[in-house]
Amino acid sequence: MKRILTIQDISCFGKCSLTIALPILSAMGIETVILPTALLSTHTMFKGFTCKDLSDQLIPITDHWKREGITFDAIYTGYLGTEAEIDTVTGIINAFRNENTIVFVDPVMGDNGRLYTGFNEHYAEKNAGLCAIADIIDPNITEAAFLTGIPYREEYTEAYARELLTALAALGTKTPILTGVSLTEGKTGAMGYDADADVFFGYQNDRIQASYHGTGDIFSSVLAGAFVLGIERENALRLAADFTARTIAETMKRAEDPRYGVAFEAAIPSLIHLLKEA
Ligand code: PXL
Repeated sequence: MKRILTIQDISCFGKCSLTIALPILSAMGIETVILPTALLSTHTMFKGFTCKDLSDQLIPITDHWKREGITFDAIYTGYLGTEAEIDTVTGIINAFRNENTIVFVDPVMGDNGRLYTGFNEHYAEKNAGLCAIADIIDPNITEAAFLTGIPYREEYTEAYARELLTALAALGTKTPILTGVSLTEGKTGAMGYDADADVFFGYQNDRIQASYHGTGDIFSSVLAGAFVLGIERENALRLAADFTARTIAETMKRAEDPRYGVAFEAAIPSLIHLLKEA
């Protein structure tokens, strides 16, 4: 069985980060080791959330793993609350990676042209340093704009997506993947770039007009899992995009507060089905 380490916060309520990555990667048949960076009452879209920084635990925990000889096929990082945490996580990646480890970084920091609460441009610069050492990154357009300094655009063409991807590759990563790319009316999906081969690739499916917190974490978890399982990149994009769309469709049936998150649990049987086809 493949073993992945995922490093992100635990938000107790409001499904995101580890409360999405752990069940999804486990459902994909991957042993999922967690390194929680912080403990929050909810994610940061709620007012008045509590946050206990667990940064001082990261090195003692991973030092223990080293002493036990524990290794990982992949390391997947998501939301990291502070610049100091990015430094610590960079050290952990360097300590555990070998030539076969897949390092997958989702540089979670914003959406819709704006950074999330608690982040600024200096943080984005720091995050670009983490992206530089990753094999695969999957920012949305907002995050890609902050990482590269290219202005964010609400309306764009494929040329803009290619410009962002080329600039992301210039940071140092070999396979940037841009999420939430809508190239035609009524469609949305993802576009990637293989910097070594100088080849772009992508997948578009039908756009569902709804926006829920946590869909980025669902997409990333499935995509990271698909790469760990050795699924070919176009199929990996399709799997992540199609499953994310199904989770959104399930959520729409339920009419809950969009901050509560996506009803991905109801779609897990279809993830296993889609995985068999991928
Ligand atoms: O879904 C990304 C995410 C993860 N973790 C926390 C967040 C967010 C986005 O806002 O606040 C704590």
